[in-house]
Amino acid sequence: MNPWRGVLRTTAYEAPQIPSLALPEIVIAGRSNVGKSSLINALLGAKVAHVSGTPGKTRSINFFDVSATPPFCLVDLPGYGFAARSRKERGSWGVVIERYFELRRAVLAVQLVDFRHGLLGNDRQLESFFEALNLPVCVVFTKVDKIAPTKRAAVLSGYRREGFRTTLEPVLVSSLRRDGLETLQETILGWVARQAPSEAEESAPRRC
Ligand SMILES: Nc1nc2c(ncn2[C@@H]2O[C@H](COP(=O)(O)OP(=O)(O)OP(=O)(O)O)[C@@H](O)[C@H]2O)c(=O)[nH]1
Ligand SMILES: [Mg+2]
Repeated sequence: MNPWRGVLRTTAYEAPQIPSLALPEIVIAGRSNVGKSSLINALLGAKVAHVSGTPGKTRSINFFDVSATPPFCLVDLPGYGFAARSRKERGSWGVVIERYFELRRAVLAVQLVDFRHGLLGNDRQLESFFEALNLPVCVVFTKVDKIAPTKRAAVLSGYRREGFRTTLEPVLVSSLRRDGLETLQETILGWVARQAPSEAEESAPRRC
């Protein structure tokens, strides 16, 4: 897999810091500590996002411009289920995220779920939130290196039996072992390309 090249365009801690729309946006969402920043670094082949073993490390929305064909923007959302943070802080993050979705139209949500745990209550809430926005969701199961390759199919079947359903085929990844990244790249580029070319071109000069 050839990593994409990408740079951090900007960071938004508060709603007014959200940049104007420049490129089609792919949001990376999921619980704290699920591996969002690690996945972005793996896709971009560089340590551009902060990784930490402490849940709640990414507290801002980070916008990465990606030089792929076609180009797009990866949006690293702060994790949810961040029990370690104060109620006030959790509340202000919610405001920024809601404002983000009011302001723009992401083309795809990549929802990360720890393969060992499956979809928990707040993962399902997020799915419903995206559904209400009419935003397509690609579920990416992370940290698959923690499950033996011979057991992975059975784990996924188990989630399906429990009611896990998605329109897009889920992708199993390990950022650590660099598994599944190529499949995810193809899925993302497919959705970016579905944007009308004129729309993507028109937005390019508005970059900030
Ligand atoms: N084994 C394994 N560990 C991983 C993998 N991806 C991430 N991790 C570990 O999981 C922890 C959290 O990773 P992050 O990428 O910071 O997670 P995040 O979702 O960005 O976390 P927040 O910013 O707190 O929401 C770190 O200790 C990573 O090293 C993976 O593919 N395999
Ligand atoms: Mg993070």
